[in-house]
Amino acid sequence: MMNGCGDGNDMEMGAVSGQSQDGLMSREKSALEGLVEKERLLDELFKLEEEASRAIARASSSKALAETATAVLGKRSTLSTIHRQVASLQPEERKEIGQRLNEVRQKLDELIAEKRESLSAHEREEQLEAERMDLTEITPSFLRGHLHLVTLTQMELEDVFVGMGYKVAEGPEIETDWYNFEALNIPPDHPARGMWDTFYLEVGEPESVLLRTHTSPVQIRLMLEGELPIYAVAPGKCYRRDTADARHIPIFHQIEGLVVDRGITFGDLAGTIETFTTAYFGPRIHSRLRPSYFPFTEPSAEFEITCTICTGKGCRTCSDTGWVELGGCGMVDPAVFSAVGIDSEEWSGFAFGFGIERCAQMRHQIADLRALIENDIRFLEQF
Ligand code: FA5
Repeated sequence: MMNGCGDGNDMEMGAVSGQSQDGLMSREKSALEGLVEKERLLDELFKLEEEASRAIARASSSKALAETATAVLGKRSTLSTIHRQVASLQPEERKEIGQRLNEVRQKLDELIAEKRESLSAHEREEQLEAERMDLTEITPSFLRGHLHLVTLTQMELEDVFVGMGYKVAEGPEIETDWYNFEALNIPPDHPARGMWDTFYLEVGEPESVLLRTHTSPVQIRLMLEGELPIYAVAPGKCYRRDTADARHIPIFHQIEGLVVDRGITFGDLAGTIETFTTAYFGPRIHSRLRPSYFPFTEPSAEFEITCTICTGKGCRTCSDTGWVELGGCGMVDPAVFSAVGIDSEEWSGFAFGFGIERCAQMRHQIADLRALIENDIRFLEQF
């Protein structure tokens, strides 16, 4: 329009046009600057869109995506910086950049939402797989142990006697000479002491404290309690300096039986032994009593059962006799009654004691008793 004015008023025009040229220049300059700034911001937005899209696509977990989203859209992001710069632009550019800015933000929002969806679906799948419980899966079962055969045998024997009306008693494994020998009518110089090669403890007087060689001292303890009548069994460990062989081990178990009542006879003893052997070994196994000697019973006997290894034909286990000794028994000796203050005129009784390992050996046909203490799992798990 100005270039089109040629009416001759040059001075005025010059003065006017001088001013307006300045204005024009500065407007042009700022328009140019605005254009440059707009181009720069558009360029930056383009780059930002490219890079942010790639970063979103790269995010490999929900956590990583959340971090990317903060970096791309958060207060300190390039997008927010551009947003702040838009405010200083001319209205025209502001509008254009503002629109572009919104487009980019919207696109990035959408990309983030899509990615979030696919990542969380994937993560849910992974979690389900990790926590999967397959009810058809066969897992190896735990190896469950069980009680040792000797313990099981002891429990079964206790049951047999409890069924016959006996109570189960206990006594200490460390005994004094008096309980283990003297009160049982075995004085220090008695030859019967040789029957029980003893482990003595270095406690008190020499040879005064020992590991009990049999369960018979529990008889003494029961009778000293003073409650009569007595129908009791007392199972437990015994210790002897025996060399281990097919029928002997140095630490073994016995079960003691004691009955004290009025009018008890040897017939009651024999009947009790028979009832117990039948109940535990079955009716096909026979038992027999053989006269024997124990200082604390009179008369005394050993009771034996048919060897179950060879069914009586003779083998290494029964020393070719066809019979295996289970224990000793007899009528309580009056000397024992007097040691514990029981009137033998009024009371009578019988006692027996037999090996628990020996019972297990015969019941399960274990040729060598040492197998019970060798701890071979292949042997033990059979019972
Ligand atoms: C006694 O021990 C007597 N106290 C038994 C007794 C009790 C008799 C009450 C009269 C009245 P003996 O030493 O015979 O008896 O042993 C009894 C049983 O214990 C034996 O028959 C045997 O079955 C078992 N036994 C003995 N020594 C061993 C051993 N080293 N290893 C495994 N079992 C044994």
